[in-house]
Amino acid sequence: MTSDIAVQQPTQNTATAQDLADSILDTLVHRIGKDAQAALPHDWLAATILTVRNDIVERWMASTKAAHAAGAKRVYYLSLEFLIGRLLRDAVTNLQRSREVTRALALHGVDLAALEEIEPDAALGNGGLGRLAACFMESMASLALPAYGYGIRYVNGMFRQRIDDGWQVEMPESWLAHGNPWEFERRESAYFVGFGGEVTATDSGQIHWSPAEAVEAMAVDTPVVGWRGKHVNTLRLWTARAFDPIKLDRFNAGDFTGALADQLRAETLTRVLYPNDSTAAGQELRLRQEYFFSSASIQDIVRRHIQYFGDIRTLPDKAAIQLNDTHPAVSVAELMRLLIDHHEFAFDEAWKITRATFGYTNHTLLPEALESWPLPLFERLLPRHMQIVYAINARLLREARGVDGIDDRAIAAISLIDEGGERRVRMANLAFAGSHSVNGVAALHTQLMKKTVFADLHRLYPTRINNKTNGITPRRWLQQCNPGLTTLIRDAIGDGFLDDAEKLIDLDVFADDSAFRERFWAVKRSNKVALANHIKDSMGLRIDPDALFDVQIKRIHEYKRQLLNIIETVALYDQIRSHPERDWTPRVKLFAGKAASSYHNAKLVIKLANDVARRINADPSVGGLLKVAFLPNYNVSLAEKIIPAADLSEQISTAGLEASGTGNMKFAMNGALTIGTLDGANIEIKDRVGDDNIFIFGMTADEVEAKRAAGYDPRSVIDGSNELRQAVSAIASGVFSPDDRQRYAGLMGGLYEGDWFMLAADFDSYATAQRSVDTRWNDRDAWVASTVRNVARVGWFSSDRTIREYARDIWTVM
Ligand code: B1H
Repeated sequence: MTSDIAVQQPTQNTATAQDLADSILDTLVHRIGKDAQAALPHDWLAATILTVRNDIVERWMASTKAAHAAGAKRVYYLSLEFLIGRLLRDAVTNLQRSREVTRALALHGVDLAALEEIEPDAALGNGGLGRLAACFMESMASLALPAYGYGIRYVNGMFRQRIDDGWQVEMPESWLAHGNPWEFERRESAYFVGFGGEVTATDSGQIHWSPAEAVEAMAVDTPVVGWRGKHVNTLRLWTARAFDPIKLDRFNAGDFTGALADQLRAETLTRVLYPNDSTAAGQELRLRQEYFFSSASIQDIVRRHIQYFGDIRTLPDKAAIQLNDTHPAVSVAELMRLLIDHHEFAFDEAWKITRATFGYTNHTLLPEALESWPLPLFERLLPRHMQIVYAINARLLREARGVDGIDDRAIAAISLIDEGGERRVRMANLAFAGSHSVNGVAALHTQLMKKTVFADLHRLYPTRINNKTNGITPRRWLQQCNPGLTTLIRDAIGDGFLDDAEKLIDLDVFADDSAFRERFWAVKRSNKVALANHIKDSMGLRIDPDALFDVQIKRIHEYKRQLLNIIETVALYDQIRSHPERDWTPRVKLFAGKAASSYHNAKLVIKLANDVARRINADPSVGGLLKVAFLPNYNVSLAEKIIPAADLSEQISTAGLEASGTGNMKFAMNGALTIGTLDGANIEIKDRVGDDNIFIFGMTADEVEAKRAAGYDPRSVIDGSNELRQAVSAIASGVFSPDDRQRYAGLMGGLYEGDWFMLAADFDSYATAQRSVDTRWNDRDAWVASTVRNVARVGWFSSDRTIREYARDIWTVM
């Protein structure tokens, strides 16, 4: 992919390519300490980043000064995950300097695109939740909204996935191996974060917490450049240090390990990202990470507010803190602690300030993902916060008891403490109670929040829950990853869509223009050739760029139903072999995604995809008609290669379980048609692209619920569907695992015995939808017209629109 995309605008940059080439060389020599002859690709990368960064820093300081001068309210986005990926192409395109940087490097015989490819992915997140935080950071900068992202600078981000003989193997990921030229250490911005110890009260009632341990949180800042480089915000990530890096007395006594123990303990805190997605990580270290980054962030926010505005009482007027799921929810108790213990507020006033400051975004209703901490653990680690949680709870329940229709069952559901069995602190209830706004991430999800998990809290505070449908940044997910399509769109409708993605609607009429459709098809084909080459180079598999590229890339999770797709692939394989005379549509089935390391069934699904691929790809009887590939190590950069090349986007979760999805939006914006259930944002995508331009199948969320309530019997469903039964029994009997015929017996048995995700119930409808995909594909004009309509109609899913809604309704900053 060339980075020299045709979206250049005149900029205020007057530096010529030669000047820039000189700067890069100067940086290489004086900052990296190498000359052009000795420099390795990573040296050129670092020199280029440092040079581009100079331009960013000036804009950054200007943005900060302007916000300060205006006395502007700031947005603080607290997230344990920021899945930002690579930054060089993002920064250079947003600065509109692609052509200039390309030319400058060419003067040194260096290829910018090649440098971009060796930049490591900053994978400080698991999946959709972390990527959403990264898209939001980019949109907030593009909208010139003064904002800070707060998170953890994990030394090891999301693990690197290797596929060994079809099995997932997790390898540590070290994105910092060559250093990180984007970041700035802020040694002066450091905070004390305590754990454990005891709480005492003076005679006058003054509370004092003496922690038994403490670490220091140090800020590391990365600038986030908005579109056209007009505004730059800060991503502030915390790293942990010991106060006393070495205990010299111990060292001198020969106890070298003991001398360094504190430093090791501190470093462990910010060492690794928990590789969960839609599952809560229950370990003590995770709670420590959550408190560590929450405490440092809240202290930093309070310090800045007092420095700029003097009076902490005005905090809600000048700061909006958004909690990205419950991972930072302990921040509610931390702000209360600072207000009460350090600023001497009475509880009620502190509570008013706190609630007016926080907003909470919920991302999942899956019970296994709802965080709750065993009360003894919470109390041992955070004794003062435990007291505050009790105090909040007392007030909350007092308020609830006065409300009509709230009975003892409802009181138990509203309580911050789960009393059923081992007592636990419910973080979602804490976040809900401590926020003035609680939002879901797609319309259906928000509706289900009101009906299920938060039904009783919703009765108590009926105006608090609101919806903010997710979005994606069109800079990364259209302009940067698909320069060919961007140029084509620009030639057709001008470049207004680069600033306002909803202007993509002007493309709608081009669906009926056959010459345009041909050019559109040519762009897609060239993206497919590029992906086919990548697959050949990286895994030695040849795929036909003229086949339909059918893609499911996302975390591997049972509710996302990769298994449904694989079983349908096996059924299709059977059909092709039984009826070779039929006019089959050539398909390439592409899968990619990581499974949580302890998630047995998800890892087995990866192995199954690989086993099925091996068998089908080696079978000459299906020849060019069907190929299957599982692409290893799915990450942001791989998504940027796959999505522009996709024809069909698989969004097939059990209805009611995928809160929103954001991959669905990226595919549609790049001209893939969706095959999907009425789940999450798929519903809103359907509403915008129209029923004729999407393939919807399966039960609705209401139907899923009704079927569960009525008693679902998967066995009779499986036995009633020939295709499904045969595919399941082939897999169960070891047709795809001749080396271990029992390998999938349990996985398939699980479908007969429970099929919690109702794959069997949706199978026939899914297979039928796949055959209508074939039919549409074979009517080339109709297919391309539909894909053009998808691109034209999904501009609303820009994260700029989402952020405007947060800014207007929750943060009141626009
Ligand atoms: C989403 C998570 C998640 N929902 C727990 N929940 C985690 C839960 O480490 N943990 O403990 C990590 C992540 N992630 C996703 O958020 C939803 O499944 C998607 O549907 C949604 O699009 C995305 C962004 O809102």
